[in-house]
Amino acid sequence: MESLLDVKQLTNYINGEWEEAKGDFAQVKNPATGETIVEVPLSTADAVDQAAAAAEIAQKEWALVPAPQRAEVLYRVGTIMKERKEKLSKLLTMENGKVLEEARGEVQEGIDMAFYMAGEGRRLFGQTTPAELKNKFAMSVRAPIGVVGIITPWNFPIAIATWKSFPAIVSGNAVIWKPATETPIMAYELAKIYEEAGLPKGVLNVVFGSGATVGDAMVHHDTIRVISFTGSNETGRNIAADCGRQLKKVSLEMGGKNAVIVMDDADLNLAVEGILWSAFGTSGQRCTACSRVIVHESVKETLEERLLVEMEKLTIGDGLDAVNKVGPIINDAGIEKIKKYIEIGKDEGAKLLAGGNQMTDGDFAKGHYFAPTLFTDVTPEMRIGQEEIFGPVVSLIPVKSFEEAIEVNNGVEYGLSSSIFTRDVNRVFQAQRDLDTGIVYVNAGTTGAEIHLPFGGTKGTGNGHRDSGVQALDVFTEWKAVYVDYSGKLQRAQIDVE
Ligand code: UN1
Repeated sequence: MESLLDVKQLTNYINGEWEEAKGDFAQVKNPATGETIVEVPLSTADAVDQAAAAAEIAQKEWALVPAPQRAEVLYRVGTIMKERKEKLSKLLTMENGKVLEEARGEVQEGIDMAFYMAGEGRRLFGQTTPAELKNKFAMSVRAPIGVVGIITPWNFPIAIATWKSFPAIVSGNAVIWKPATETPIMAYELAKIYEEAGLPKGVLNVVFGSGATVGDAMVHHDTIRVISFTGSNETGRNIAADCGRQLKKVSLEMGGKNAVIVMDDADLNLAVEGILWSAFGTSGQRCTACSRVIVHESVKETLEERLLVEMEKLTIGDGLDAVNKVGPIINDAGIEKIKKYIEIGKDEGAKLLAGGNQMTDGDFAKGHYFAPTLFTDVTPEMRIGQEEIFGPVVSLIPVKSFEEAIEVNNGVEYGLSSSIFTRDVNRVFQAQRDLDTGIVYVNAGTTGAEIHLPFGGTKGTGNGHRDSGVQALDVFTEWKAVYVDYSGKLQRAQIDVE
């Protein structure tokens, strides 16, 4: 496995150069085995200054490259990612823990984004519109913003980086990227791919380090005009407050408390499959993971029974072994948070039907594993029904009606993803209207967003922006209105109208 990675110590990538190793480093451990796989620099604010200076110069040139040519780089990035899919997926499993099948899915999401955003190089549409006055032309165009900062999480270390860096780069910006220190290998590999694809130096810069130091320096750096962040609600709020004071554009994608609604007429086998996949896939460590099941009381017992049968079959362990369907939790802090919520759930009077424990027997002791967990008889206001746990823990909340199901779904602070299993077409359309989340699924679980649609959520999940889809371009471009008067005389808008 070690040969997959050609370095033992990572270094920052600034102005097209891999820096000399210096300063402090942290060890990056495989969450499945506890083995150290690489060391990552804990950079200081100086590195952000250097990256910003390089990016500022590079961006001016890059913005003048025609967008279809900028897109050519992304086509090459996508092609290299495709060629390297297996290697990238294995490295992703090693640093993040998600099982290989899911790692392949994540890398594919990045490949899809490359080709989709490369296509935008020939679109980046603005509008032409009629002007009020004769012999006058009016249009709107997208302009790049300048240097943008992206801060990405450990749970989707390559996909989310592509959601943010591809639209930023095709739009003519330069990027400073701070990846999560838990999962820096994907950043190293993607930066190398950009380099091989011929991205001019300084257009993409990677600065490794903590949020408190590097992230904070980025948020406060005058040169960086946009921050695009995916991570915790608490950090996102602080970033938004800091950016607000500086009038800096900020796009946030934060937590979720996503629910699957199972109605009385649902295909229960399908619902069980959807719940299992979206609750226990990635060990529940997705923003989109299902952590509540809102079930009609008439099918509650059957659903519980079937879920328990299928949960028994889940194979847990190192994601590199194809036998395993559920991998480890990212680290000790992740385990401790989940444990805390198990205790909270028990204290609140929820009934624990399965799991609830860290797994420490045999080889499990080397990594960080938590048993897939099912609570039932959860009431909507309990903390386990309200707060994001980010682990393989599902709370079943019984309800009496469709209306109550919608109300419970919407009665949380977050609004990322929701799902309903029903065969009633009227309920389907009412649900897509009334569920107050940014993503709605019908007869599927809460995960699996496709890259050409807007990704993000309402309420505490975000601040109105979207990752991916054509909407991502709005984060990384400024709208410019352009008027061309070809009348040869001064025409005054709103005044010289006949
Ligand atoms: C995340 O968990 O932050 O929809 C991203 C999904 C994936 C992306 C998840 N396509 O589950």
